[in-house]
Amino acid sequence: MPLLFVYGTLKHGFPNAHVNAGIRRPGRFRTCSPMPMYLLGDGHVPCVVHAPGQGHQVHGELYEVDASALVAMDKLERIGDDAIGYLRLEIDVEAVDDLAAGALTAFIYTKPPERIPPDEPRIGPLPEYTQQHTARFRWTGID
Ligand code: PCA
Repeated sequence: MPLLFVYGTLKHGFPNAHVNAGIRRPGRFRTCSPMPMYLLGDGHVPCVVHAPGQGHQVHGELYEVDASALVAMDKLERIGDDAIGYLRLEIDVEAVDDLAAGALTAFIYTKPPERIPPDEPRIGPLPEYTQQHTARFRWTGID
């Protein structure tokens, strides 16, 4: 089954966890490459920008996902909306407590740099999205 790496509001205990019907692989995971994660806009929406090599290795959780689980999360993240949506790309991740196990390939929701308005307020880059961050999360979407 495909793997999905989540780092933001789709994590266990975070505001969009109810949309994540994947089966969790235990443990903490992180991206093999540094990738810049920001809190964007007045809603403090977490977003990894697809600019590998910048920022930090981003920490998150790993889920096995079937097609229907992906459909639901793709809708939340507006996959296919070329103006403001995320892209779902494949990256390499590693288990923080078992680095010897090597890299796994997983999907991640990310945005290309050109999809983020230059004047949008941003905080970061951050290595991990925490409960303190999510306390300031506001859903600014329309659905
Ligand atoms: N949801 C996705 C991407 C950013 C967000 O809040 C996630 O948790 O990985």
